[in-house]
Amino acid sequence: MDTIIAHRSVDHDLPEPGVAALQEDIDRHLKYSLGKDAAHASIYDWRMSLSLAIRDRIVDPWFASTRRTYELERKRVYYLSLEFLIGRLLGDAAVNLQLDDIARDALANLNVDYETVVHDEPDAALGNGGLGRLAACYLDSLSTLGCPAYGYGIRYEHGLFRQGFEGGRQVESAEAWLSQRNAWEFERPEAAYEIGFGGHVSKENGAAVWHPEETVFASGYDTPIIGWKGRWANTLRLWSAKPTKLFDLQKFNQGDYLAAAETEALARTISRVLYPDDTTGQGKELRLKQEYFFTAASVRDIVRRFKSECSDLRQLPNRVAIQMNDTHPAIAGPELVRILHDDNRMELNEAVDLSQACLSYTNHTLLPEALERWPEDMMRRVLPRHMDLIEHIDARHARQHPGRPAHVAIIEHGAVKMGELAFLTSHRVNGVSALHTRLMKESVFRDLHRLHPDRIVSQTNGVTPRRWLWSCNRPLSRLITETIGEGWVGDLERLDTLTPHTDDPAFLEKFAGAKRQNKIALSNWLKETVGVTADPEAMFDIQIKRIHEYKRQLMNIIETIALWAAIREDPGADWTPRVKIFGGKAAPGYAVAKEVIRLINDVATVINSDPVMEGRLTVVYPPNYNVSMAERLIPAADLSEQISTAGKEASGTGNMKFAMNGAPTIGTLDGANVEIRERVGADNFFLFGLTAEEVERRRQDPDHAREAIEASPQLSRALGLIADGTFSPDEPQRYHGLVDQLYNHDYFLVCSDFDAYYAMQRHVDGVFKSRDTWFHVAAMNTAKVGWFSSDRAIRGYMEEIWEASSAL
Ligand code: F58
Repeated sequence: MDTIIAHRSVDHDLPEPGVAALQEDIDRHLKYSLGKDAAHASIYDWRMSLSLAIRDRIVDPWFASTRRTYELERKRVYYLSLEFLIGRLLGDAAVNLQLDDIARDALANLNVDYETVVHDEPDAALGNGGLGRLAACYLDSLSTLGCPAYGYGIRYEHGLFRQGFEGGRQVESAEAWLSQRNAWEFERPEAAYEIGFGGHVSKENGAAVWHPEETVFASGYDTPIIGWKGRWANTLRLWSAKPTKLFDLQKFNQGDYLAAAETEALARTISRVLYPDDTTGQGKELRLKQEYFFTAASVRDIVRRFKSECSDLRQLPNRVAIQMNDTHPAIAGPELVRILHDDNRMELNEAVDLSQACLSYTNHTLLPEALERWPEDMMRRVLPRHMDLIEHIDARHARQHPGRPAHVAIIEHGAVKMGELAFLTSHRVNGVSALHTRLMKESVFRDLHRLHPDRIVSQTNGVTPRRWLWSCNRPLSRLITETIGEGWVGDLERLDTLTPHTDDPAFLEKFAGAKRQNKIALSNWLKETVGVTADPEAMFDIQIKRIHEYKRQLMNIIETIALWAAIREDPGADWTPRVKIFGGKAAPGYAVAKEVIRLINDVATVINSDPVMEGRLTVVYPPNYNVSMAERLIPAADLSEQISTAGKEASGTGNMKFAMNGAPTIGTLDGANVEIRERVGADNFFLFGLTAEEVERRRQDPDHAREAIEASPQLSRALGLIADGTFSPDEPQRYHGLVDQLYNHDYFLVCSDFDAYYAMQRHVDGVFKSRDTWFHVAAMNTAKVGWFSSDRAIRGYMEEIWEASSAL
């Protein structure tokens, strides 16, 4: 029995009706859904009971939204994404329904602590990083804006791996969020589609018929997504793979138990794991099958829903907008054409045009190694009919554009290029920041852009202020409401009215107070979880994101080493105390990223045990960074590290979250940093480094790294310390490879940007010392970044891409 005693007492004599009703429902669910008596209920039982009681309150608005969409005959948006990095849902649902205070009181009456219950929920980590988290923010905004929409994805049994550190090294273990009941989903056994793979294509009465060799069922699970203030709810439908043939009884009876279960096991592997690779489009057949599996199920569901309302398939683009989140669902084009042409006998070119009018594609990366390409023979083996249709689409495009350069072809040198496929089957293609969109037009899609100059548009990313400000940062949210009134959470550009207050010392004092409160909370959590003391008076300097060479965590840790050396040389100088916080996972197969992780941990060990530091410099790297950890770290940040090599980070979204929470950026002119700086003002952004154009030029110099190292005493010294085994005394040569690579192949220009970075960090030290200036800068960041709400981004998609409107 682990009943938790509430931290605060409740002094209502008579509970408010909302509280009483919720309390009753929690009790009822505890008894009848969980089969537990309050005296024996665990935190899990309370969490389930509260979640079910809250879910009950979502169902009516959910039904009402669906009914209204049918009544108004509205166009629906379908967001197809292989990843939804949702995090926890209980706190979010409670906040959106404005039930969080009521739930807190109801649980307190039952002697249970609300925060403990909320933190008991495992993260739904069905994504790797920014791309998946963006999808989750967009679901929140689609519901908030009352845009009729469905998210479609895969119900992975295992989300992103759990990260641990052993001897500083990343070790991965399986994550199992579904080992507990998922309170939010509704199983939909009636929404099941048979999805085929392999086999052959025959001609019957002039029409192509695909005879798949292997089939699985895609079975739907629905999670309602309630928007801000509970005015609208959409559906996230995740597909789970089930066997079409349950069990081979004959084989079983012959004693061949493994073979008997083979078909079942094969089917289940499709929705078993999220690919943890954010570096390369994995050349794995399973990955292609996952992509086709969820895309085909979604497209079938979309056409079925359309047909339930309208019999004229030519009306499809008026009712259906399908967004492909990167190229993972790019098979949607050929699949829709197949359904329209093969199954519904529409003329082929009409089917191609119609599906193009429904589809659009968001590109999230320019890194060539991350652009998906499938071997043509594998594609033909797994999806023979789709391969025919891709050839048709490609050949038709070649006919329409006789002079097109060879490399814009979808199929080239035995590979199917999914970027080109997505581009040619979409009516709109968008980049995720202004810079990224410009570079897309100039690089990966240069020739396609020339042929189709109206197709590429820009939609700068956004983040939901509900999760990323209102609920994760209560002290600051309260101050904002106290200062500018209510209404800003659903209309974030109102934050701009904070601007005049950023010169008011009394306001800035309160702003500093809110930050301090968050820093104390984080400091306590760090002490409890990793045993490191982080002084809340010090500057909390945070870099959290996937570990990737282009994101340059390596540059950050080298700067940390250089600073450490400088402090040791002159401990009496007036140093600004800093806590450097890192968070993030490396793809399990990404060796260099894993070395960087180990280096950060090794450096932390040495610096944190150096008595000379005495709180002047601390390095912390809590393992297993995820959405919930981000919710703790971001509100407590003083400084946001956005230091990627210019031209490589498509947008970034963490940069927006930090700025919103009053942490100015130290950063390069990359991704959405550019637009953040334009909005907060150059004085309130710590800019350094080469521009995207300068990066390209600098790379032409074969000696760029060596020259930069030789010109920089700080950098040479720091690299020397890494190379001489200062941080790996038991294995001095441990980082020789890493240092060597910097000297000889510093593709991401860590060395060339280092001095500017180091100098800007020292400037930041100076500004931090002047409290008034610092908090003015911090508050200006909060005041000026309302535009980065995902509500603005979704409005942009609705107008410019989907031609969809709100049903509110
Ligand atoms: C990210 N991409 C971008 N990809 O790197 C980031 O700049 C941007 O803000 C964000 O998308 C949202 O637009 C990203 O997260 C992945 O994780 C893929 C997972 C599957 C394999 C290829 C990378």
